[in-house]
Amino acid sequence: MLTIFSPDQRLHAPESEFSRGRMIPYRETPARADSVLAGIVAAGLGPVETPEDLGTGPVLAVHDAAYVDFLQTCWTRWRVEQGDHPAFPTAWPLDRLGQAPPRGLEGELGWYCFDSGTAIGPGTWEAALASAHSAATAAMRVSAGATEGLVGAAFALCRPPGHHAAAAMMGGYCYFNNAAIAAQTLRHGGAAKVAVVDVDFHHGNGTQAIFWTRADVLVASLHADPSYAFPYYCGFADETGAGPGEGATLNMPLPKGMDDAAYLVALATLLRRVAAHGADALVVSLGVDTFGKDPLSAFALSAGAYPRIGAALAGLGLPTVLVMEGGYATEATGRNVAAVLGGFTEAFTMG
Ligand code: SP5
Ligand code: ZN
Repeated sequence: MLTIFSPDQRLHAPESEFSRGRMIPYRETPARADSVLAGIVAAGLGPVETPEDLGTGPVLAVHDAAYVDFLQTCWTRWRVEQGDHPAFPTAWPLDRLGQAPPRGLEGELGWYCFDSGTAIGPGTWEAALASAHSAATAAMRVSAGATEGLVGAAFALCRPPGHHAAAAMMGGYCYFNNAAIAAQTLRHGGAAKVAVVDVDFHHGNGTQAIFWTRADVLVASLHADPSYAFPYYCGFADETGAGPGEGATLNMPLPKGMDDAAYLVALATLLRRVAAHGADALVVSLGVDTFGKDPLSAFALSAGAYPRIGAALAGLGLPTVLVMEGGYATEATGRNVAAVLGGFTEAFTMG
């Protein structure tokens, strides 16, 4: 399987994040991408190519222009105003208290960022844009394959990740929603209906928000129940979309302690619902922070689950873009991602 990755994606490397009252080392590191690259090479999964420089076109297809401007200028402005350490928000607008659009950088940070653990530093813009380009390029390659009558798949090694980013909101280590960008690119490439299946440990609140009112993109997710896990405020089963998108959002929140067998049964159930919905192309938000030894996980998945997750996803038989999301047990992350891609490839070519 073809992998798309840009070395520029390493340029985002904040030192620390605010977590439960403490500053801790930033978990979403460049080393994660290197672990995945090493896993792909070790497993002999195929070539790694750099993305096309697509400018801001693909990000503007799913994000607000003012938000994109904010991300592009935030670091330079922050350094002048505050100094040479990464930017974090200080306060958040709460609409029950009344609110006005922000007029200065600190107001904008709270306006455009929903959590306290997502930093903007030197290179964040460049890395996030390159990550988005990897998603869009992978989707363009898959679209081209589908047009030629070949059902194909590609892996976008996106980092920083994307599924928590909404049209005008960053958070959860995410700046641009790479999976949404891939889905939108597949739509432009001729797929009338796209399904996004999100297997990250966390609910993809940004992806859900972006496609909430749309019938042409199904968003289906299985994840830790938000009553105990980040992002806490959405991802519950009764969230099903609105307007034309009513019924095109599927959430399957899961209890703590999910083991391989229980997880694979839940995934099979979700995928049956996705298949019934009908789609011409698939985007997988591929997080492996479901791993039992992941520092953010409350599940108990073993390494043996990952090839089976890949095979289950391949069972949909659709042109597929797999987009990297979470996974913070850095050593194991590369092996587990390569295992998903290997399991996918085996089942895909056999099917
Ligand atoms: C893309 C992605 O996986 N983003 C995840 C962002 C989660 N950030 C906040 C995590 C806070 C919870 N910390 C729990 C530690 C459990 N040992
Ligand atoms: Zn996650």
